[in-house]
Amino acid sequence: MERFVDEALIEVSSGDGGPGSVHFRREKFIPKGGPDGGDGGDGGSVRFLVRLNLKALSHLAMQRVFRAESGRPGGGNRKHGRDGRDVEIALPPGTLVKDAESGRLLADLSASGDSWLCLQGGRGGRGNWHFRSPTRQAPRYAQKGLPGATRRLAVELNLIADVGLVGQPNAGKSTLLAALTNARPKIAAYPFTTRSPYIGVMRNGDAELIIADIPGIIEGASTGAGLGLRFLKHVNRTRALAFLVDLGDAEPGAALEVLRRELGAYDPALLSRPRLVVGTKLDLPESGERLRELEAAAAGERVLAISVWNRQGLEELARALVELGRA
Ligand SMILES: Nc1nc2c(ncn2[C@@H]2O[C@H](COP(=O)(O)OP(=O)(O)OP(=O)(O)O)[C@@H](O)[C@H]2O)c(=O)[nH]1
Ligand SMILES: [Mg+2]
Repeated sequence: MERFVDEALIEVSSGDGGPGSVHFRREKFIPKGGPDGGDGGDGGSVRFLVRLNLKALSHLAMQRVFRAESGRPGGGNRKHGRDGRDVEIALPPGTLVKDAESGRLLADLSASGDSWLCLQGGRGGRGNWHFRSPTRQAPRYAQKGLPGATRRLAVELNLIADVGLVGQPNAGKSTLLAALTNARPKIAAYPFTTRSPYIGVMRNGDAELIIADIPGIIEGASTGAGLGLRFLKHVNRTRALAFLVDLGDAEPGAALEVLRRELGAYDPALLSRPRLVVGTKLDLPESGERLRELEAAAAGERVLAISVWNRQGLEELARALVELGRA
């Protein structure tokens, strides 16, 4: 199964500066040419930048060590060594970069266009032609390049989606994600089909909304039941929430209550995020009656009802989700 990678430990190094050159001009018939050693090239830098099309940190799990190139040495005839190539590391929006040892936050790359120069490359050394003076006609030394630096970093995806789909196992979260977005999560009639978040992009007019299908939350999740803490951490990384409740359940009000209780126990602030309640599987018998129960339990919250199987209520839900994501 594809694993959703939302954290990575990486090591980055900037390049060393290239050494300056010690060199003397050689020309026929001129016995003592002047110094003409050129400068070394600068070492490459390490930079992070946000790419909107990235949704996870999988590319950092594949490659964990990134080294920028060192500058090339200077040459005769004042030839400047080539600068080392930079390393550019692309990150999805909503990524935090921390020092791996101290945990100190170094950069918060939240928006499109954000970039952060993490390590500057070492400066190239100056060649010996710089060091010529009236009293020193033939300097036999040049500067070394300055060394690059290395840093160990913890990279974490902080915000994974505009809206998170939260519900008990089997509530129909993955089915809804597949109906609204380009994502194709596995759907099955048993609980915990989804074990790590699935991300999809929904287009509605010119609005684009990133939706996360989060694995099922069960009673006791906030104390660790059913990998609950891990899943709740993902819930915490969405800006708004849609609570999905299965209208085939005998007690939809109780199901909603479990969600509220577990999220609130994990972090009370989760319950002040913008949210709405969605009754699913409206095609099932008795779902009408259960919807009324759910509305009573939701008191004051916006409740919508859908059936993905009958394509009922989906357009209204899509519009509501866009509003929610902007709230
Ligand atoms: N009758 C009916 N069944 C549905 C509807 N939507 C989903 N289901 C079924 O409900 C079951 C669970 O659907 P999933 O989308 O896998 O549920 P989930 O919430 O992602 O479940 P987990 O990943 O296990 O947490 C599947 O058998 C679906 O076919 C619907 O609109 N009507
Ligand atoms: Mg699922």
